[in-house]
Amino acid sequence: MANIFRGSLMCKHVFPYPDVLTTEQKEFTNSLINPFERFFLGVNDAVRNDDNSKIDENTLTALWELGAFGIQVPVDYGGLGLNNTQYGRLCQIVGANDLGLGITIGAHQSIGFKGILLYGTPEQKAKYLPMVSSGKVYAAFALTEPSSGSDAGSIRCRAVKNNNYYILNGSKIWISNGGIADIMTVFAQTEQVDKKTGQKKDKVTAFIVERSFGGVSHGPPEKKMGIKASNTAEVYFEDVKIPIENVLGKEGDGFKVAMNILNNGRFGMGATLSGTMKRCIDIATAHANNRAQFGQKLKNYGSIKEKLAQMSILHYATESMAFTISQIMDSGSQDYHLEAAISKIYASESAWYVCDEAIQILGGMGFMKEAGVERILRDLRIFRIFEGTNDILRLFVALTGIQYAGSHLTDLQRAFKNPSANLGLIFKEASRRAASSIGLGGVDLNSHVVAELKPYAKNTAVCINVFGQTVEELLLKYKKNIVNEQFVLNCLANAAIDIYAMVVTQSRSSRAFSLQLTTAEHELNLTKALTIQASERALRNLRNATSKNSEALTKKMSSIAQTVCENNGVVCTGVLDLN
Ligand code: MYA
Repeated sequence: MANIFRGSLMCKHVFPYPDVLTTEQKEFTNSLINPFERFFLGVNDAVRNDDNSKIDENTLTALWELGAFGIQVPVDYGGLGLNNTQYGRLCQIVGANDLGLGITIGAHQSIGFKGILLYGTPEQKAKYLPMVSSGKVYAAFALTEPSSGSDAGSIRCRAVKNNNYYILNGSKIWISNGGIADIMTVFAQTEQVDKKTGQKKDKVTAFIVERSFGGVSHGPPEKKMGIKASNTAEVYFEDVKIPIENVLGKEGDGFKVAMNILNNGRFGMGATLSGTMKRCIDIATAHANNRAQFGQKLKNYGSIKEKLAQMSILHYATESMAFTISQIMDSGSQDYHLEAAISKIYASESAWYVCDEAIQILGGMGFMKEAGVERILRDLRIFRIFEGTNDILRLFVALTGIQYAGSHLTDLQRAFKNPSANLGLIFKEASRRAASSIGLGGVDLNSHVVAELKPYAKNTAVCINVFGQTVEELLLKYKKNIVNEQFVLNCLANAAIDIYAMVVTQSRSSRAFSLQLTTAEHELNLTKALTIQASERALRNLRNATSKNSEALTKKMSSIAQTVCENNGVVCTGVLDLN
């Protein structure tokens, strides 16, 4: 995705739609689907978990026995040994049934001990992975602090080195599994000495902390709007003695460790929420098929058709994104952070929309607990906030992409200072621009999609070309100050998200057609409808990023917000308060 900021696309990363599982892996995954579904039908009770704000011991024991706490831990360490794609398939089942329970197992493995899987030494892996995969020991990821939410680098927890130990003090808030975890990945400031300059500087280090080290305590379970079944608590560290061998990754590298754990887990949210969306669509469809009003089944009304179609489009794109990313990761790519952030944003917003529309289709019934969708809506709300708020992730997507495009422009500027030595680079860029100016464009998606998608792929290619031109224009206009132009950055992020949705669905439905799947025609229709919507929206966002009108609007909006803040709230005279 970084490439679209330069007006190009690495097609080989998305076309053909990846298919990484061997037959054996597919069979093993399928063999786990039944036991997981049986657990949700026969053992787990999502309503009871929600009502009690906890999961009972019998249910948790059954989950441990299923292997649900160590899905990606290698078999040698006591886990199921699944890769990301196989994990994603199981996440869908969890997401379809109980998001609160999903957070208990997700916070445990998607981020809680993921650092040990990604960065652990052989000794750390041998010691901790068996406990957390089959030893009934819960894990948590402790990053957030009272004064450090989105600004993850500003944490205040501090660990001071004392011979072979670090002494940790501080506190964390809103930690999923914080009240039940005995193993935690904790991030704290540590003093580091620059080897070259000798200067001392605080840098974040990641630690594996055992509750048994002493000095670890927690607050009561937080009372929440949703995902009530999961435990969320404050965690306090008072003179916790951490052996130096429990540093995770390198000393001072904790910020990158934290970011990479989050990057690595984000696709799981997309997979999980595609399961949730499917459940909402199933409930809404059953209602539309059965409920008659004004002498007609709801399914025959245009407004209901529009809703069900839109819900299906969003589900298709969410699922296509999640499994593109999981499979790219399984193929060994380390470069998926933009895609993972895009997928998290898209999935959490689409799932919210789909669930809300399901409630709308059910009408008054949807508002009643009995229908089971109001719980899903409450559970879904947090997904736009945690694991990086969507607002922060939009800025992350736009700024990371711009940095990539900017470095290319800097290379070009440098190349022009000494053209004879850089002819290759200059010639390549000149050809790209010439092609683009005569409508050929730098991107050719046509050769990757089936015939009936070619006009749609062409529209997407146009969006990518305009994207590159827009970024260049913005960089020339704002230079480094682009980082402060959040309205503009949001336009770019939104266009990037739409482009990714178009590309992954075109890839997946082309594969469906080539394989002559019975669903191929429907998948092509979903893709075509999505492309019509997404390409128009992407071009509108790109226009807005540079237009004078939008600039004027942005200024007005900023001024309104400033007045509201200065007055601590709404600033108009009440209609009835004129005298
Ligand atoms: S856990 C809490 C989640 N918290 C967050 O996500 C915090 C969000 N904040 C951030 O991500 C960062 O602070 C941001 C950067 C992005 C704002 N990948 O100067 P910088 C590099 C790789 O921009 P800052 C929770 O909610 C960057 O390139 N690298 O940093 C659990 C630079 O490198 P260099 C990255 O302005 C909920 C350096 O870092 C990334 O301070 C439970 C500094 O960058 C990145 N992403 O802030 C969930 N970002 O120096 C359970 C930055 O080399 C879910 N960098 O140039 C389970 C769901 C699934 C269920 C499953 C069922 C089975």
